[in-house]
Amino acid sequence: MNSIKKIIVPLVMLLIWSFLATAQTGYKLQQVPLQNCTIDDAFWLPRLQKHSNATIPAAIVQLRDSTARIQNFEIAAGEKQGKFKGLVWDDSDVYKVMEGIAYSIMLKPDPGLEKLMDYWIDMMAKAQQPDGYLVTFFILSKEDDGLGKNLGRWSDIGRHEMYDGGHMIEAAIAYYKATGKIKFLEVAGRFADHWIAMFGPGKRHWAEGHQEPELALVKLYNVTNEKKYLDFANWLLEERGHGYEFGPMWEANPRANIDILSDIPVKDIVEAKGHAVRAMYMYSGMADIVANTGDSTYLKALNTVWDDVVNKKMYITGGVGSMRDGEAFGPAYYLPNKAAYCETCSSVGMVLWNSRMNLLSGNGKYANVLERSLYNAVLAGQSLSGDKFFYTNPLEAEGKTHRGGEYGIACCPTNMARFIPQIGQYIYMTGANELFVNLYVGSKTKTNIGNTEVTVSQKTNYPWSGKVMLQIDPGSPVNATVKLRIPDWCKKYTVKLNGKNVHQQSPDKDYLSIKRQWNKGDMITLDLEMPVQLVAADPRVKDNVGKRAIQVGPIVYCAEEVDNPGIDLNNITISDKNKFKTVACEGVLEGIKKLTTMASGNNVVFVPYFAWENRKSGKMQVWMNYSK
Ligand code: FUB
Ligand code: ZN
Repeated sequence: MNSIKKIIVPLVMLLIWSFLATAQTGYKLQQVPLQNCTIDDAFWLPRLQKHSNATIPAAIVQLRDSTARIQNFEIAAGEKQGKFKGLVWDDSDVYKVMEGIAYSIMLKPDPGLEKLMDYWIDMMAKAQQPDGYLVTFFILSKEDDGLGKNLGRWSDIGRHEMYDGGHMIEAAIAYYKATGKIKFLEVAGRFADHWIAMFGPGKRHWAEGHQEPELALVKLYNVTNEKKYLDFANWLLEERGHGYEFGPMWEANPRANIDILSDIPVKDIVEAKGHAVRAMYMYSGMADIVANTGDSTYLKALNTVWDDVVNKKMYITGGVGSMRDGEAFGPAYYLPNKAAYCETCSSVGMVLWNSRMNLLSGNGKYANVLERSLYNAVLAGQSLSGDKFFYTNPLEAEGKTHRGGEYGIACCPTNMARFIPQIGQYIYMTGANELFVNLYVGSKTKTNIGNTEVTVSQKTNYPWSGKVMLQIDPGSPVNATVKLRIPDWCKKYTVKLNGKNVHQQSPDKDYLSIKRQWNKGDMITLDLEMPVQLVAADPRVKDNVGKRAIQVGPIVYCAEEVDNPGIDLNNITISDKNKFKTVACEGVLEGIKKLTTMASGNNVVFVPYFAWENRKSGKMQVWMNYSK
């Protein structure tokens, strides 16, 4: 019996995985499923290891032991006695960590973590109300939580009820994909069905105060093929901008409609305003709707707002949302360095949104922005040790900005917990007869081009070197176009195929296309030149007039006090004549490359921005004085 089980279970898993591997997302192009990609890269592998050895264990302690986030579910399930503790959106942190654990299990099975997940899921199933409702705050708390009068469930669009549920849906889908188990997915489906029973055409209005359920519902549609979820996602987006908002929390904020991005109908959006995380999730959800319905009005709005974000409201680190007030986008070119808010979640959101725009269009400009946000603003959000997090990411600091490990308003730590293990799915995209190489990451990936299975192996020391070797191994010869992303920071590069130079075959400046019949063992060598670049900001950014930032490949550098003791960074001037030496770091920064140069009579050291504040706290500066 046991031996039959041993054969049947993996077979069923294989069938589920191969189904999921081909499951449609509506997009013209597809990501390669995470489980098909093995990362063995000197840059990313340690981060994945830190994710499972440090980020997830620390998150479990926070959710279960240091805060009441898990306890709230246990009480709501009737397994423990007590009162709700925490904030209304605390359930979402549990789901975000669960999503991260699911991906972690997908990459490396872990029976202990799976057991814990199953226990938590049991609690959730028990806590779920007969009508499908599941937000512990409203199941347990009848009291004011300090955020305004609590009038009960669905009384206030500002209480994050669907936001919580959206994260539940995403976690449940990830766990289903990782294990094939459906209990969590059923719980999430019941909550989504409850929304649909309560709200929608001919029922109640609901302009959700924090976007997230929209993109989650499209995922649920893609997994279940139940069109009601797609329709409801679309309906939720359409609810915005018509004055349907209500509730004490929402009313407490005179600017609420702008903050939650409900001041105008979403199809009319032309500029980025309001809360940056909400914006990123909303634009991602809109892109999902475009992919699944072909809605051209949404696409037009997305293209317009993308130009506004990227050309006028994005830091060199790829961070967005410059204003602390409202955690919001500021006016065009308002990008202060010290005061930069740049919430880690909005940088994660930039990856989510730009990836979707890239999948919709095949346009490399989105992957360029994705790379910028990923290697700078996103990675800075987490310590190299994997268990400390920045909520905000300024580009200049006085020594008072520190990463914390506590989960007060968690939000960003749990976003990192779910984001990092997903890195493998951003490396490639596939089309009918196309393979897009978006990120350069040492890895082995199995995918399909047309009906042919292809293994793609990358070897590289990116981002410290621009040399990449890509071996293409199709099961049988296949006619296809391989598109190598030529990053926007790269001015000179060479590409060889089986040792012979290849030149661009299309006018596309962001992807170099090689169209041919691919055979087993075909080898592409890409060499992206990575000189030290002194980058100027748009002259309309006040803070950066007369300044330059240092960038090598995709990595933005900064100067930290710990490397430059006694040097006033404000008095350092760099110029085009500066010669930079690249030096391998030691200790905590091992594996990272720093730069040194003589400037204003001092030997000045620069480290990657993502690596700052991992040693002694102190001053930090990205933009340096500059003279030709
Ligand atoms: O409201 C939930 C989360 O908390 C938001 O996404 C973050 O910006 C923070 O405000
Ligand atoms: Zn956050």
